[in-house]
Amino acid sequence: MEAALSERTISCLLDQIDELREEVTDLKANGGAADYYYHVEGVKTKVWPPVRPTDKNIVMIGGGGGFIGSHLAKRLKEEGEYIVIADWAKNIYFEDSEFCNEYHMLDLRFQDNADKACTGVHDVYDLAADMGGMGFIESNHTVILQNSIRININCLASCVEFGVKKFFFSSSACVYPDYAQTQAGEFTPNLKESDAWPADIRSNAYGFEKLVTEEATKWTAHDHPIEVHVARFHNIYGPQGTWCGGREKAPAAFCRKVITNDEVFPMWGDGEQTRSFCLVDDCVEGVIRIMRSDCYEPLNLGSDELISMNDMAKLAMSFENKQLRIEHIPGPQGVRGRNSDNTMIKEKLGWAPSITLPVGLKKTYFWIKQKVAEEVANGADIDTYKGSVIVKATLKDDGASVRKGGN
Ligand code: GKE
Repeated sequence: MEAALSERTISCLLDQIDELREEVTDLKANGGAADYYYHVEGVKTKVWPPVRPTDKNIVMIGGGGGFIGSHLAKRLKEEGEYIVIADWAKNIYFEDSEFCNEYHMLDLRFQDNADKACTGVHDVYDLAADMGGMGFIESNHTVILQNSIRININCLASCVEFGVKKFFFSSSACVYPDYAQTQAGEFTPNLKESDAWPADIRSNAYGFEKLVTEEATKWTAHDHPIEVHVARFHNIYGPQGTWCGGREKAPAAFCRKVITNDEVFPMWGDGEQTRSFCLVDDCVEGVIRIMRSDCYEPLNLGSDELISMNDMAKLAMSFENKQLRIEHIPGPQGVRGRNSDNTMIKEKLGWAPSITLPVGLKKTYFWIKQKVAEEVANGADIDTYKGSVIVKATLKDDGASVRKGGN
C-alpha cells in the first residue's frame, strides 16, 4: 500500500508541478525556445550566466538536495561558502534558505545540464547517485549503473570544460571485492584502501560503477589541471535520511521497524551479518577535511565500530525498552561482513569518524519516530512501515517520484 505523503513532501511536489506548468507555458509562448531558469535566494531568475559574489568560494553540490548532500551544503553555507545545488528534485526536509544560495533543478544524466551546473564554480562535490540500501542495490543493477555512470562522467567532463579547480567524488565501501567480504563475526575483514585491487565486484553493479568512476576521476586529474579527492563511504545514516519506501539502509529501516512493531522485528537474513555505520555529521566533517587535504588517493570514510545486524536491532529496541522477537526472513543481504580500516585516514588527516552508534542511532531513532507520527497523523497506515519493501526502479523515473519515498 502506498504511504501517505507528509505536508512538506506534498508542498515540494506541488511546487515542482507549478514550475513544470510555467515551463510548458514558456515553451508554448516562444515556440520551444524557453530560457533556463533557477532560484537564487529563493527567487526565480533566468539571468545567465549566474551573477555570484566575487569574494566567496563557489561550491556546486551535485545531488545537494539529497541526504548527505544537503547536510554538507548546510555546513559549508554556515562556513560562508556560496552554495549552488544541482539536483533533479527538491529537498523534502530543509528550506532552501537553510542550506543553499542557488537551487538548480537539473537532471545530471544529461551533459547540457551538467554544463549548467558546473558553469562558474570553483569546487564540485559529486554526491548525485542512484542509490539505496540492500533492498534497492540488489534489485536495480541496470538503472543504478546507467544513471550513476552518466551523472559522474558528465560531471567530470563539465568540470574540465568549465575549469573547475577541485572535484570530490563520493565512492563507497561497495568497491571492495566480493572475495574479501565473505566472513562475519570475529573474522569480519577490516577493509583497507589497497584491498580494492585486484577488483572483483560481480555481485552488484553499484560497487562496480563506483570503482569505474574512481578510475575516471584519477585519469581526469592525470590529463587535466583539476584536483580530485575520493572518499569511500561506509553506510552513512542519520536524521533526514531515507527511512521508508525501499531505498533505506539498515539503520533507518531498523529504527522504523522497532517504532512501528509491537511483537516481531522482521530481519532479512540470520542477523549475523556485520557492518559499521557512520553518522552523517562525521561523514560531512570527513568530506570537508578530505576536500581540503593534499590526499588525492581514495580514503575510507566510515566508522570502525563493528556490529552484527542482530545486535543493531537490539540497540534500536533499547531506546524505548521494547522487547520484540527477531523473526529471520529471506531478503537481500549483500556481503557477509565488512568493517572500515581507518589506518590510512588517520595517517593522512590525523582524524577519523568517532561518533558512536548508540549516540547516532538514538538521534536517528527519535527523528524517525517523529516522521512516523507525522505520516500517521496525515492518514498513513502504520502497517505500511512494519516491514521493508523491495522497489523496482526504471530509467523513466524522475526525481520527484524517487524522492517522495524518502530523500
Ligand atoms: N536495508 C535493510 N532493510 N537491510 C536489512 C533489513 C531491512 O529491513 N533487514 C536486514 N537487513 C540487513 C541487510 O540484509 C544487510 O545484510 C544489512 O542489513 C545491511 O543492509 P544495508 O544497510 O541496506 O546495506 P549494506 O551495508 O549491505 O550496503 C550498503 O553499503 C553502503 C556502503 O557501505 C549499500 O546498500 C550502499 O548503500 C552503500 O554503498
